Amino acid sequence: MQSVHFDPELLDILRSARHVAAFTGAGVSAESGIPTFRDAQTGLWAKYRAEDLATPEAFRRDPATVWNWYAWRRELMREVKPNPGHLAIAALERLVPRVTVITQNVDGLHARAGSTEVIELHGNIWHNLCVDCRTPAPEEALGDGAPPACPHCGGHIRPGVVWFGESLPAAAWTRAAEVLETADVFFCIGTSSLVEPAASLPRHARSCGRTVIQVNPEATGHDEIAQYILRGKSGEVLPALLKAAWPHVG
Ligand code: BV8
Ligand code: ZN
Repeated sequence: MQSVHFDPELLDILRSARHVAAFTGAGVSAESGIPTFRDAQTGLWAKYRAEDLATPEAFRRDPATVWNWYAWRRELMREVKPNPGHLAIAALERLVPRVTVITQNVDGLHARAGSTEVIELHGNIWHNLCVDCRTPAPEEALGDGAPPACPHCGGHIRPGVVWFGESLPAAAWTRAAEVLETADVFFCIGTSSLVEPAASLPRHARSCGRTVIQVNPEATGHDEIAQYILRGKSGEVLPALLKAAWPHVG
């Protein structure tokens, strides 16, 4: 990556920040090898649209296909690891008093990278539970059905993610709203900002007077609300930004 010049005012804002929020989408995991939602589905799943599979209706209509899609994604995610973008966000915790990650991703990579305050707005693909009695179903205890049956009540086991048409977990949403009250810097990283209500967070952050920084190789509908746009891949831009703001830190 050619040496990027960062606005000195942005570097000052970062260095003096007390609380940084990092709002992330599928783009932050792209360099780990996980296709984003905008990427076309591949192979067996090429004929499906993610939005058509990630719904309660699809699971009711065809639980096996939906379950197998998530099983395929979990296998894909099992092989990947956090990339320099995730690691830079985790490293920020050693440079700023408080960092909160608000992620739309379900891959669990921020926690694996070392981030300690992570709000998962759309759940976590590794957390399965029973549709009927809501009992969590640890992966090691899953039977081999597709979907597996709940050992307590026989109901279908489903992925612990938020489907389209489902409400976001109230606790996660409340925590995210509270972060907007205290964070002084709001990164918007690797998201097309098309999915609501998560996409309303950057707009709300700006209206609360936060410094909004957009990190994305492409333009998105949220560019106009960001004070700073860092056009590039998060796995390249974020490490370079930390190096520029804190040159003496290893
Ligand atoms: C709700 C978990 C209401 C599942 C996900 C019309 C009809 C029906 C519904 C709606 C409608 N209009 C609005 C809605 C609401 C709907 C919605 O927003 N739909 C969209 C499609 C229009 N929202 C919902 O249904 C939400 N619930 O509204 O409930 C309600 C209220 C009361 C009572 C009942 C219900 C629930 C939404 C959650 C859906 N679940 N995930 C799963 O993973 O399978 S969303 C899923 O898609 C992801 O989690 C993610 O959030 C989203 C994809 O968005 P992004 O993360 O932004 O990823 P994307 O691929 O779009 O973009 C990637 C970006 O990265 C790009 O900009 C790219 O340029 C950039 N990039 C690429 N490489 C890099 C990079 N950036 C940096 N570095 C790189 N290297
Ligand atoms: Zn059950």
